[in-house]
Amino acid sequence: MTELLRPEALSRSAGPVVLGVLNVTPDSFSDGGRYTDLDAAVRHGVRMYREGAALIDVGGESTRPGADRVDAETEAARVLPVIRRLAAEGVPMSIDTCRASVAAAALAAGASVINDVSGGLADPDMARVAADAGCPWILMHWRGHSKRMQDLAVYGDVVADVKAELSERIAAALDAGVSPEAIIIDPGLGFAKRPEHNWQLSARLPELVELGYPVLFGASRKSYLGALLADPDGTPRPTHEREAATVATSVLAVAAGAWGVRVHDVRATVDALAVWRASGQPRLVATAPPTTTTPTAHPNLTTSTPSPTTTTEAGTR
Ligand code: PMM
Repeated sequence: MTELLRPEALSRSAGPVVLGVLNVTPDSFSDGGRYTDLDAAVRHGVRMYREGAALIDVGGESTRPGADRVDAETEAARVLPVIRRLAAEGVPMSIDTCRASVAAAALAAGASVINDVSGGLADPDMARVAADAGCPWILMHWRGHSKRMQDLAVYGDVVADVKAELSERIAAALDAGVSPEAIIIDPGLGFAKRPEHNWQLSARLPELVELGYPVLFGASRKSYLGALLADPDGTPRPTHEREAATVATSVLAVAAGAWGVRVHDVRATVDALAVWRASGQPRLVATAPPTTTTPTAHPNLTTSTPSPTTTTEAGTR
């Protein structure tokens, strides 16, 4: 594992960190079918890394609502050749999977971070793989696989419920021997969430930041942005025309305390975050507990972030 991706260096760095999405699937909602060709996938991954992504998030199973599952062999066969090639190019990667066997194979092939949209719920073996590898593990809020997830979008107070359910996932990870330094959490926008749930999670993101773990925010091109920008006749804005809205939500999330954002258009997001940094605007909350770790110098893990402040009143954005 490289110095950059030792768990403490990645998860406790000042951020903001940008993850570039690379879906090697025929059917993901935004980039499905575009990167199933190996060379095209590798080119796109290298391009996003050069544009400033700290990690390329490689996924081989679509998680769009209603999607069918693929078997583990198919998923592995999609991602492993891409991971091997990107590793050879020196590109750091996360593996976007909720299967322990795929995560383990991806780590062996050169990925350094597990991005598990199920937060460890889908595969009981995932915690052991993460603990054994000692790598960062992104635990996303999740209630069920794509086929049924929209039926599960029932909450009392969505922010309180997501916070409580993420706390359970954190406790389970710690019980399994995962280091607290390795844990990154994610509210899981669009996963068992209706548009109003996504907006509340955005507005009250500081409440999740208060859990004390770095928060990843993944709004990129999601359907609630398409609904926001719908035509007067109600036709949602197409996925590739949701970029300005994605950039706006990503900057707001970082300003609210998110440690990182997961996006399709890396360049636009990196540019916008450079503006945010240069503006000197403080974050609403500290991004992570105090740490003695000095972030590794890397162009994508900037150390020029304004000092975190603690002027938060949750939900005031
Ligand atoms: N969203 C998708 C896939 N993986 N991982 C994390 N951690 N957070 C997310 O919000 C997330 C994810 C679905 O989006 P895509 O189909 O564009 O990859």
